[in-house]
Amino acid sequence: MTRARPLPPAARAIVSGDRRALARVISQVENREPSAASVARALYPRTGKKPVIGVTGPLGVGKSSVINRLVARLRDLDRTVGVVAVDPSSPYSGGSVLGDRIRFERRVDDAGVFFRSMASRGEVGGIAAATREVTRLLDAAGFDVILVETVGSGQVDLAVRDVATTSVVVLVPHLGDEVQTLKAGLFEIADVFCVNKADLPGADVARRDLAELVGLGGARSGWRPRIVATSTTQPSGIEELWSAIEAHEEFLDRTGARRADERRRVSAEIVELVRERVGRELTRRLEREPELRRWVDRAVERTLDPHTVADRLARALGSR
Ligand SMILES: Nc1nc2c(ncn2[C@@H]2O[C@H](COP(=O)(O)OP(=O)(O)O)[C@@H](O)[C@H]2O)c(=O)[nH]1
Ligand SMILES: [Mg+2]
Repeated sequence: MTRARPLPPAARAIVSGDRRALARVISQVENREPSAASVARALYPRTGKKPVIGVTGPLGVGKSSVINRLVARLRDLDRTVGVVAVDPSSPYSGGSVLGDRIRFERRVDDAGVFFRSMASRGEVGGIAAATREVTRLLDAAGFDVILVETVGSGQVDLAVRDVATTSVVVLVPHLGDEVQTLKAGLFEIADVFCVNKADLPGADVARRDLAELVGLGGARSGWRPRIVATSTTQPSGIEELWSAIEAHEEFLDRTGARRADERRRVSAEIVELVRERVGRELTRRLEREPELRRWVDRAVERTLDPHTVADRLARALGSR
């Protein structure tokens, strides 16, 4: 439907491989500029066919290093790669950003790779939404594979499931401590476990412990998470890691899970967008409309309770 319409110039530039146009629109997405929304809308029909690989896990486990190796592997296989890294917003970990950039920059001369890091300021929902838009821009720009790095700080890494077709959770040896601090959710989102720093002692034990835990969890909707040991310094295990990711992508196609997953993601996105819009509208009306203001005043004065006001509001909104 939308495809029949001519693309706006910025969208056309992105599709034709103009990397500067791509970078510009990504900045607009980051800054929530309205101009980005029209580009995103125009490009949407061209997206959704590419593997989007989410790479998450605690800070310092080697996510950026693994991605760097995966990019090299994919280039060897003649596949182009778009990478988006969501930087940690925590000021305590700001230092890692520069390190990531330096390592990625070795590939700036290669037109088959595009790397972009995004500030993760703002609320988690906003980051997830912006990350999703950026992966779609990379998709429309024609990259064969899209990689997304998110730091494993609890909520952001869980949001990766709302973006990625395959989720890789990176861990390191000495899982004993790691597993203690891991959110149960991290286990739920992993399609592939990557035990990185396998050059360090304890990798075999970590792998076995993890296999046991995965075994206990059973196969989630027909897919039993794969466990791969990697080292980015040696390097080793990178081919196996990519094979495990591909196996999951093939599983998605073979079983029809790709469409079901996409349906779940799109549905959640629509709900989120409506929630945002309704929330904004409601806040505005609660301030402006005298009757609604009175309800809030009465809740403040304790002559009405918030639940009753919410019931009334929901009815009032529904009747419009
Ligand atoms: N020994 C060892 N160190 C690694 C390996 N991969 C990454 N590192 C180191 O771990 C640190 C954190 O790596 P980085 O990729 O920035 O982790 P991220 O925060 O998860 O993105 C860096 O000092 C890396 O050099 C590995 O396979 N073995
Ligand atoms: Mg990193």
